Amino acid sequence: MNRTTMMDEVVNIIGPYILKILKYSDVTPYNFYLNRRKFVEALGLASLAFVPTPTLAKQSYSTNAKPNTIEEITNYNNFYEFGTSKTDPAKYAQSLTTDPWEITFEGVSQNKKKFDLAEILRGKAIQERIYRLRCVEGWSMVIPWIGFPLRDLIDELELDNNAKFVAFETVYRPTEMRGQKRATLDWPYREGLTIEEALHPLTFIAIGLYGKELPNQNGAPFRLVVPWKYGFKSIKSITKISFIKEQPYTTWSSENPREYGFYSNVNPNVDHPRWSQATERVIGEGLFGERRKTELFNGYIEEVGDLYKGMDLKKYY
Ligand SMILES: Nc1nc2c(c(=O)[nH]1)N[C@H]1C(S)=C(S)[C@@H](COP(=O)(O)O)O[C@H]1N2
Ligand SMILES: [Mo]
Repeated sequence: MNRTTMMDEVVNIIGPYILKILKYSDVTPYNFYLNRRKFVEALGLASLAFVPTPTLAKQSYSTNAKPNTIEEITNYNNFYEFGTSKTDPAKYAQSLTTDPWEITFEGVSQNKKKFDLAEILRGKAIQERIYRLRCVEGWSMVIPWIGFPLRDLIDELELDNNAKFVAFETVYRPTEMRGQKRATLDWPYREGLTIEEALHPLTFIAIGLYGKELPNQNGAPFRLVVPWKYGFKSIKSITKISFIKEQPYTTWSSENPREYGFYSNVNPNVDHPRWSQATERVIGEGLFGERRKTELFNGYIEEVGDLYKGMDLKKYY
């Protein structure tokens, strides 16, 4: 038995036991993080990668709202690389090759910087998160994602000192992504977060939905999901992740800085210059269905409010 297999076995046996002896109230993300570290140190394991994260997280972070159907989630999409109409991604995204898939990391000091998706997923505790997705255009859905917190990946990297932001990039493949043949956006699509936002336990990497592999139109094989921000922050089909010191270039805020900010936290009190953000149309309720009141931070004020304490949310929209 090699060292890796041995560690896997040890953790498989002890991991769930540790979870049982912690009371639910003890399993706050931060406490659990500390406990996980102690546990790893106690066993003398080299890495956190093999320690399962509790699926308890599902209870605390998922919404109780009823998920949209798979048909709705996979046929009403924004993915401009395949066209600007909501039905274009379902029609054209099959042409994207998602296997093999490599992701390059910048701003890390380890020698190896390029990883195959399988290497990245190895040892990750895969969980379900049911999140509301609120698009800046004024509609929303409820999506049962499958994946892991971005934090679990960042914990395994050796970050350069002083990283303050994380920048993400989608692949640039005009031969496979017909929308990239036109300059609808400044390709490749790019997004970014502060390091604190990236490390927040709600910030998620989705590799699936409804318990199955992620459909191409939803950003296969690896996409970001930040549930308290407008949908455009949740960048799809990621190929590069950089840890940097300055606020990164982000596609929509550069395209139209007056309409789209870097933060783009869901906020019913800060209107888009061309429409109100106070309410949202819930996809599946029909065109004349009742609109839902939009919630500050998409309902996650308890979880993320501290990140923006004292910040002028009208100025930093
Ligand atoms: N690369 C890329 N990522 C993207 C987009 C895009 O056009 N290209 N659209 C964004 C927008 S505006 C939204 S609302 C969500 C939609 O995600 P969904 O289609 O999985 O519901 O993806 C976001 N991620
Ligand atoms: Mo969006």
